[in-house]
Amino acid sequence: METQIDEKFCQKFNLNSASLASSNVRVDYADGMKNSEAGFSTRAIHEGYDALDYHGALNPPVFLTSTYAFERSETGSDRFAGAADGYIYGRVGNPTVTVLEERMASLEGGEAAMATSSGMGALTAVLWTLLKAGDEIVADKTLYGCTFALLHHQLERFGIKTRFVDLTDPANLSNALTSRCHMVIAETPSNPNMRLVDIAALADICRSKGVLLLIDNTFCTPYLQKPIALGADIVVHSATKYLGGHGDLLAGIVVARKELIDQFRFVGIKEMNGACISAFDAFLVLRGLKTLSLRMDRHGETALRLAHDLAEHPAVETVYFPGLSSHPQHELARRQMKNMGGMIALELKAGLGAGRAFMDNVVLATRAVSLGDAETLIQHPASMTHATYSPEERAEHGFTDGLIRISVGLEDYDDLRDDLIGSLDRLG
Ligand code: 4LM
Repeated sequence: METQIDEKFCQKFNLNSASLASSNVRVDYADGMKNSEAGFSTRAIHEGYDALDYHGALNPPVFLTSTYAFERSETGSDRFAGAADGYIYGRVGNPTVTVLEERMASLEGGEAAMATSSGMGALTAVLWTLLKAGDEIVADKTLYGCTFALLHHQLERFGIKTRFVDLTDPANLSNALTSRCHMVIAETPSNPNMRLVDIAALADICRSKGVLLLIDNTFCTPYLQKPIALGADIVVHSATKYLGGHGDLLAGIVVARKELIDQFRFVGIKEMNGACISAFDAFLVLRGLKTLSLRMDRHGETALRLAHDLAEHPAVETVYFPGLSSHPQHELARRQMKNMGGMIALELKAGLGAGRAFMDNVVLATRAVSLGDAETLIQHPASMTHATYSPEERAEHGFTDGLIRISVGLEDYDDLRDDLIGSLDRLG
């Protein structure tokens, strides 16, 4: 019987229905997916890979190779000169990694992507490619501790100065930009105190001044927030977190225009930090992406319920969570994010001592840094992820020593509520 192919479906996926119907013609499903109208979850599962290219293997093979054979010497020299496509050496490309890069570019709505060995590898590849001595960066006041250390302590040694500005008010950006500033950096929501920046408003200012806007989208993932659609130039991720999603890998991602990604790959990674991702870790991130939308829905749903419970507890002074109407940027969060994410920060009325006792009381939640895993993780930023800030800097940059951060996992809400609220009750 002749195969019947739905014409509308083919249009949606840029496929040729006549070719699909014919058993003799091979249709490249992965190519069809590019620029298609397929939904987020469909692209998170299929984009960039066609099983029929690899003996029908449902999952991309893990290419464990450091180098690639050239058919002739000219093949190699052409590839090195950029005159021919093809893999050269593992530091600049690998077929498993390419699948991840194409998938992430699609999910973030960018032209191209580059995967790296960690989130810090992604950031340094970008910064070392674009900056030189004498340049300036404007960055938001709260950032992940090692990003702050990179900007504040390390880049200064190379003559690059960072101004830390409260970017929750976009007017502060206009005042801080100088002719030496080429780049603005922000996380939203910020690590650890969950402040938001208005990406579209910052992007307008950056565009008018010819400055690049880099958004670290680790806390949201492209499922919740799409910085490029809002005008950002560069998106960076720690894929170690929600993208991987299972606490079993370290990885980073950069998404940007192809022209920029080529520079990050051939300068930042190839010649400067060498922070290329392993094919196996790329495979694990690809596996994580398949369930990203399901996981982010569940993280967001449970975190919202827990944030309300925590905010009502008499031992709690403040809960920092964009889904609470008490959050100063609740309206912006509703506009900019699909749901409110899985990260909660809180302060207890009795301060740091009580916060530490709370952390020691929990049984189900795991005392650990990192975030975005199936397991709920609880940590103390001032002594752990943000110990790179001095006490004075922490006060100046807007988070207290008493702050506790929770990465809400995928366990049952009732069990998490019993663990967290019970641990607060036991503080007495
Ligand atoms: C943590 N964070 O907070 P790699 N950008 C953001 C991050 O939160 C992190 C990185 C980049 C934590 C790690 C211990 C917003 C990391 C750096 O760890 O290099 O993949 O990402 O608990």
